[in-house]
Amino acid sequence: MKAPVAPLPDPNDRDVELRLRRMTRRSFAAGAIAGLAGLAGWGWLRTRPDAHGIPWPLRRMLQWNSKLAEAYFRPTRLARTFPTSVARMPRPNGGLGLGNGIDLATWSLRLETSNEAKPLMLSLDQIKTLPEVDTVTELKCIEGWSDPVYWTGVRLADLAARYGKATRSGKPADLEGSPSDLFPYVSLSTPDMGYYVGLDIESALHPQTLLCYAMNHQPLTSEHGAPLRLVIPVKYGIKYIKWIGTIRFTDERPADYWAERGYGWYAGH
Ligand SMILES: Nc1nc2c(c(=O)[nH]1)N[C@H]1C(S)=C(S)[C@@H](COP(=O)(O)O)O[C@H]1N2
Ligand SMILES: [Mo]
Repeated sequence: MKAPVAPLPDPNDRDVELRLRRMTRRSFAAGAIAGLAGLAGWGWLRTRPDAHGIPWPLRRMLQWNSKLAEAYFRPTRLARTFPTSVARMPRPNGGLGLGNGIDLATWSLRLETSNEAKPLMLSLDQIKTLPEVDTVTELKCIEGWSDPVYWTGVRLADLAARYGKATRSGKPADLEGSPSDLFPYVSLSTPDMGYYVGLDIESALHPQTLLCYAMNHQPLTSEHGAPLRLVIPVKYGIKYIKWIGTIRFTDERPADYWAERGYGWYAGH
């Protein structure tokens, strides 16, 4: 009889497992609970049954935090901006969805709604004809670090408006005037579907939500999500999807990679 051969771990699985552990250890929620409960409490916490590596009290805490953010979200409330001088490069974090790499020469963005059969395919040059926005906002990772970054890109709201995609009628989005005309959600995914995020329409159309092609005055590198990544300062870094392949305005609440692994779907702060 042959000795059983252990299967090689999928690099993605390993990446996910390592990051779940870091998130669990370093999240502010872990710190808060450990601080309140003391070391004995931490021991208790660590032995709680978990979902995908996250003990349930931590999930609860993150979900509660996200609920709060959801309750006080206003389309006009802006995330803090910073002077250019403090902008710095975050370390590349998270490689899910890069697949076999993205061919920049043939890449195009697939833009669609759940109402129509035919998607629109847009080149980066077409996207760049929208008004360019530069801003310094903070990338906040749920693992407990944050960096102010100088971002360059276009507003997701401007893209939606140009192509009439956020509404059923194709008219400009009007959050207050005709909310029922809006698709309530946006789904974004990598070309290989290895990473995907779901957004509520209010956060997606927020004026600081950008599709970025440059960071700190440099064209986006592959590890930071070239050719196009999302920047959404009202949310945590898990929603800043890199290597965007498809953007879909939709009626159904989209699947979300980290929500499926125990994090709050909303992920606001
Ligand atoms: N496609 C994809 N996008 C992603 C991730 C990922 O694993 N895959 N990780 C996210 C997380 S958790 C963070 S904190 C940021 C990090 O962005 P950076 O690599 O530019 O620092 O990317 C986000 N976008
Ligand atoms: Mo993150």
